[in-house]
Amino acid sequence: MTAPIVLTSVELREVRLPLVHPFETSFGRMEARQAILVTAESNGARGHGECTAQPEPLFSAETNVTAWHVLEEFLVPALLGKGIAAPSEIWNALRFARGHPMAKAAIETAVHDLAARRGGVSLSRYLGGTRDRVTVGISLGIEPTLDALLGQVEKAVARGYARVKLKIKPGWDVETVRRVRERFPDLRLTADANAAYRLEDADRLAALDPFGLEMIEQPLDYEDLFDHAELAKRIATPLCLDESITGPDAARHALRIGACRIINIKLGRVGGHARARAVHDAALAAGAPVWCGGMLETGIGRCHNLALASLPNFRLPGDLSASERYFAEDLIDPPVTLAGAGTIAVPSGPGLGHELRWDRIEAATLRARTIRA
Ligand code: NPG
Repeated sequence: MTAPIVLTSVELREVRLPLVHPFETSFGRMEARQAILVTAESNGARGHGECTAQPEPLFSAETNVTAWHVLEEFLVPALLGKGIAAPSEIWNALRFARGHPMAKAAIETAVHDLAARRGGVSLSRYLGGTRDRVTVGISLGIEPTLDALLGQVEKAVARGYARVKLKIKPGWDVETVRRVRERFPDLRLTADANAAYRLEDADRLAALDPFGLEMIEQPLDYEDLFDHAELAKRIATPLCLDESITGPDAARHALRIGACRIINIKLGRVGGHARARAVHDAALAAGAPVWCGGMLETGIGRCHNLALASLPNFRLPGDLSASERYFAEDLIDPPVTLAGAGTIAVPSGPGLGHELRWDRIEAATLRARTIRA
């Protein structure tokens, strides 16, 4: 038995890093990644997590302000000074607080990193990962013109990404996918709607069937499993769910009723590594593959994603790109790079396996607060 972890302090730090290229989805446009970083400390040992909330409640109800508030007032005080038998216990310890999975994941993932470092193993090893490299794709946002998008796809293919995901919305869908497919007949291609359609749009979504998409991600509302199951009967392209899958129960239900055949797992959306593992296992039991989603994380969140994506049922390329795709200067050293053949090496050093660049973190900081036991 390893000794329980007693947190002595937790630092919350909000940072803002400009993106090298703006990222537009059906719900909005982002010019920077503004994130809360969490550092958990236990008698000198430290671990780091990144909250995937955004400044605005567009992808989910959480924002940086709500996450900071809930972490500062409720989650961190509930954990400080108590013996945590294992990081996988944290979800239950925080059950008293409803919702706020991204805030919960931020501290839960930080304690996972701490536990792995304390044990002298990589986070991947700590989580039970089975791969030393993961296959990765790139997610391309909506561009001002189709030509601009084609240029982005060309660049991504030249860099060696194993698949390209196109953001779609009504009016930026059939023609967009047709043009990309014409130019790149053999490319592994997927589309992500971020809940921009209604079941009434089934014919428009069926018009994407001829283009050989590996999946359409989250076409309908995030609370609507039932209509996704209806839609699945009316189109040939496999459906994947992201926003709708808030945990293992939602995963089980969605797969059971045929609302999707594939699941995108995001640490923040499901509430941390233990829940991500539970979603992974629920999909595995149903014979469905999962893949790792991304939220434009800095290197800290990205290393958590790489460790997660090394679990066995992550059988499709993740939204896990190299640091340079997002930032001029990432917050970790060395930056994340492609390792050839559309893969990224899973970090093998203790915990996240990369050093943090505190000089850059300091320079990017908007506010910081340390909460002590
Ligand atoms: O490479 O990290 C990445 C971006 C992947 O497309 C991506 N993320 O809807 O999945 C999404 C989208 C997103 C980004 C959602 C930022 C919310 C915020």
